[in-house]
Amino acid sequence: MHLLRKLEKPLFSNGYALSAETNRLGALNPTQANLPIEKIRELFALQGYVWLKGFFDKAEVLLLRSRFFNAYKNSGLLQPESDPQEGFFSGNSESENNPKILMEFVRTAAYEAFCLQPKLWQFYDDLFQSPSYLHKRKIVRYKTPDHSNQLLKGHPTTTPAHYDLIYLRGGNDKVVSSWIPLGDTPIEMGGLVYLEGSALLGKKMEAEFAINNKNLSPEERISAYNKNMTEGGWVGKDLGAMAEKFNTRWLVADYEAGDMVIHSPYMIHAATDNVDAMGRIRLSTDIRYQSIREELDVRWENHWTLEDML
Ligand SMILES: O=C(O)CCC(=O)C(=O)O
Repeated sequence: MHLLRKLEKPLFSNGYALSAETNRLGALNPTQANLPIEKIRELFALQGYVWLKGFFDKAEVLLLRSRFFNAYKNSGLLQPESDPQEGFFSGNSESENNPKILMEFVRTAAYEAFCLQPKLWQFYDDLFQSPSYLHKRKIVRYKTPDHSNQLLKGHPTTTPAHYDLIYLRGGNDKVVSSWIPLGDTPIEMGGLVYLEGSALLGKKMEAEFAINNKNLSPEERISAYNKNMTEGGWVGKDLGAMAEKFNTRWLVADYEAGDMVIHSPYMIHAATDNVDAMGRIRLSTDIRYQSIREELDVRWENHWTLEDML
């Protein structure tokens, strides 16, 4: 079993602390990316996720990180004179132009080519034992370091707990998400955290939502924001309380550039605050593959925009 390294301070997510002392924190289980696909399939079914170490060529991932931050070179986001690849935050509040730069980046051929590289789609072809499909709606997230977020209890400053099917109900549950850190992301930089064993919980929750949503219109029924859902479709914001309630742990990881985590659409996950002592911005992408033969959520057939409300 992989052991959790010592953390200097509690982690925070949306203003709620998550301390190692409560025994509600554990280490995500790493897997060698070159294991036979049958073994990866087995781990995926067992854990609800597989953290594939060194799946991508590290240099290629860092090149994409460079491209991303180079686009922000004159935006005020980065420390002046710093190497854009490092992504050192300037500390300035966000400029109005930043969302536009982000929306342009997700449409670049370089980013698309990264998401569609043969190594990745061939992996999914093997996993599904069928030709695979990449959902067009592909998300890139950057998270600036901020130590003051801890004061903002309940105010969403980073990704609250959820499972992905809440947002993809127009298709079926055979969709698989790839979370890809674009740069080294030690625990303190606020990468994804997974609720251990939660794929079963997510499945149960979704079955209950399906019953409650039965009398809604077809459009409402698949919406993450319908009247039966909580704000934002989230399962919760207080990660510690959730781990207590379900008697489980949040699994955290020191991710490296080149890693990829694949997770089940029922696996509950969230992010913690970025409190990197070096002031680096956390950058990642999350994309979804599915067998071309399965039912797809057509709402995901367009590029992601900040206003698409999915
Ligand atoms: O990167 C994040 O903060 C959230 C990503 C996510 O929810 C996902 O990969 O499904």
